Amino acid sequence: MINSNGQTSSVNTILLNGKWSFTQTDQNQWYDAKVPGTVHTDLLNQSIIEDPYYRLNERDVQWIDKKSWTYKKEFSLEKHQLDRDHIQLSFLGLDTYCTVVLNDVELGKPDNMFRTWEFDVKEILKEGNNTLIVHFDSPIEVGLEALKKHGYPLPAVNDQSEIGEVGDNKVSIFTRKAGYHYGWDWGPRLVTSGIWRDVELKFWDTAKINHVLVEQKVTKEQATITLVPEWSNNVSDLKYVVKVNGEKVIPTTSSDKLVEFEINNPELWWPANLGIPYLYDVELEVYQQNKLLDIYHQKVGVRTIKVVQKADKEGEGKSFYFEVNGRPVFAKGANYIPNDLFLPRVSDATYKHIIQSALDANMNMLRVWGGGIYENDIFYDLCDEMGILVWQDFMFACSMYPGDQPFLDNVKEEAIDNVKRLRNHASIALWCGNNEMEMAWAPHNPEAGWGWKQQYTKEQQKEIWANYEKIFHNILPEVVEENTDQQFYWASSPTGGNQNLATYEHTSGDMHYWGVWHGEHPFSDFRKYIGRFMSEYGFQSFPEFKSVKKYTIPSDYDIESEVMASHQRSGIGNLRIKKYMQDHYQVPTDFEDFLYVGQLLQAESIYSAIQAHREKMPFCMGSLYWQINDCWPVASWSSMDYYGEWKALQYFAKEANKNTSLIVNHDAKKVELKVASDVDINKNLTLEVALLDFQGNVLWEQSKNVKKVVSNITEEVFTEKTYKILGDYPKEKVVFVSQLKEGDQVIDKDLHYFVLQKELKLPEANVKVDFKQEGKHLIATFGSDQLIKNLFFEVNQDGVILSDNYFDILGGQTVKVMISSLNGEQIDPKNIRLKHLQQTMKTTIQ
Ligand code: BMA
Repeated sequence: MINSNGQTSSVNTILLNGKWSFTQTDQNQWYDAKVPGTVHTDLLNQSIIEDPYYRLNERDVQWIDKKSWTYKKEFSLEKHQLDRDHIQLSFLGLDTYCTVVLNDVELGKPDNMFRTWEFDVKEILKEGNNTLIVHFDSPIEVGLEALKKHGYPLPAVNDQSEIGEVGDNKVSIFTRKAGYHYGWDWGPRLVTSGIWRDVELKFWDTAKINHVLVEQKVTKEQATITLVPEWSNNVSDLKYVVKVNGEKVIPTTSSDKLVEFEINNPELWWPANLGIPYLYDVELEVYQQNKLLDIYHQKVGVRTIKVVQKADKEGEGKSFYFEVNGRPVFAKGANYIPNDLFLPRVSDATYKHIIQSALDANMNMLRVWGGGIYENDIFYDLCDEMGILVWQDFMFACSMYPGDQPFLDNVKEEAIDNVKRLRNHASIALWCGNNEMEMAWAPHNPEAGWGWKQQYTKEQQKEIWANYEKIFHNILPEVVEENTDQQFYWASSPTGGNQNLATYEHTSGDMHYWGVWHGEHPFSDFRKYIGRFMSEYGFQSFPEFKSVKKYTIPSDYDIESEVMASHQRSGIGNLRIKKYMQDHYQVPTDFEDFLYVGQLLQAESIYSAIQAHREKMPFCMGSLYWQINDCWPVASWSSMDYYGEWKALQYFAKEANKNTSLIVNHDAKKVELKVASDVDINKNLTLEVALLDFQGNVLWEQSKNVKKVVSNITEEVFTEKTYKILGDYPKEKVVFVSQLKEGDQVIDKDLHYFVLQKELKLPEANVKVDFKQEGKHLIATFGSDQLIKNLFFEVNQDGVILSDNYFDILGGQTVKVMISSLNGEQIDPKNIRLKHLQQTMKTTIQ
């Protein structure tokens, strides 16, 4: 490593990535492989299999996980490298059961995809050619053995063992490997093997820094930062040099164990839209007798993050909110899953696109959900930079796990590895033990839960729950406590409230609300069932037609076709979409129209949920919908599809998550307007409300002053009797438009309709479009003399970013949209196709 003065430390690293070779272990037929990689992508690159995401190809590749695979690399070293005091071989990710052999010496048998595996290899390496071999055992075969040994099965509701051709043998829980590889209700079953992260060879003399714990004490005037390094070998007589943003600072304390320094009047790190997520560049150089031993770099966000649970009067419950730098923060965001089954092929650009999209949709939190992976460093780097808080699950979801000692020891090591790797990120806000396991098992309520415990004898029940407690009430909280600067641990999501699905009563803890969707509740129930922190709720949609075309052929264009059904992994998915669509929309018969209306349905549902949650501030202080992204092309709850296209929901979320947002509700008696805001506004604002017909004529209007807006308490700003606004105008032919303004600047604008979409008497209309090139951007101006409902424009070019889409245009008005390309390409207006809701309806007004 090189410091900012260009000095080199004693530690250097070479990567053993890139070209390897691989064979099915029992065949000895070697092909080129790519590391980091997976066996599936290596077979794909060799044209031995076809793209598993295309049509039904997933079914043809199920044999792969029953086989063993061997990977090999030859590399050469020189004498001066071997002369170093220490040489370590380290694998940052091995998926999963394998034997590592270097120059015919067996180094070990890794058995956990989430851990880092390090081996001392100085005595084994030699000058000239060296051979490194990793033999992977079939995770399914090893899992089947483990299941047999365990004696009885454990719940693993998303493990698609039948698709994997192993009957009802659910083996995912025995292996410390991403749960979603075995299938999920939005994912295929593709159980990978491979060297999925970097392979490093590290050389050093004396000692190297393994980890550093960064601790902070923060006041307004001062931040005291303590760096506590952890060394590979015992060292003493150390001298530290600390640089902050490239400038040397004088430590206030320095010993072999730690170094402490101060930053006066620190620039704080703030979540998105509440301030700047400022990061200090901290460099630590460690010397021993003037020899530079090692250098450590860390971007440090100076901030405090607390989870506040205070008893309050609301239903005798407890608050649950994040407080950053002493300020309560309403968490706006989504749940996040891995971006692919084949993790090593996810590019930095994809990470950037997803997290930038979260920021662009005015989010400030993502939940890294427990059925996936502890994400790559780049994920957290981007969250740090963009001010996106991270709710970090440990990797356990929707199952019950064994509790034998080797399994528990393995889990502990995994937790330590990942906590140490991620703890210094400014964005890490909370560590959570697991996803939905406590609610599914419901240990304290015989009636509640998912019917799991009833399948076991009393003895087995006791054993399963005792194993749960060992992991989630002992091991994981202890690891967090011992290895972090007092970061917050939460045992399960959801927990802390009444987790009974039958009642959905929540006055404390976090809440997953699936009444809408799983429970078939109407959308209006989003306003009824609200907890202190909504960490999950969701509604499905299909990808847009342009995306569907990438994994299907025209004969598949029917949501019930075999191919489309195989890219819909929720058993109730199509049923629910159709049922809710019938309730709200005129259901189109045309496939492409159906996909489009389905996206509107999803967007409308989640938009209303986000608004309902913000309306309930400060009782409710968080709203994370399920889920922002996809891992393959599929019908799912995501707001962005596998190809990175924003669904209608992502645009609607952007609107609903604005820092200051109007919330309009009506019933037969009154129309009510509230303002939800994350920031205080101490200025005179104007609220303009009007009733318009679909040609844009103003039928009724009013305006009033709003003196101030107070953050985190949603307040009513306007109410009027419904009949006074509507008069005799037919409610299927009018729209209620409200605008909150500061001078001429519109803070928020809302269009509200008095009937369901299917009941609207929408006029037949033509959209006029005018394109103007502005540098690399294309500016489109859309207009019409009649109301256009949900204008969707599909741009048939990859990597296109739109400033808005799926919006309404009021009669006689225009809307400007900026269209840009992620790859800096020109956008060709010829590639744009338009669609709006009235085109999909049988009944429009001529
Ligand atoms: C949530 C998640 C996932 C699942 C989703 C949709 O509860 O935790 O397990 O994919 O529901 O059913």
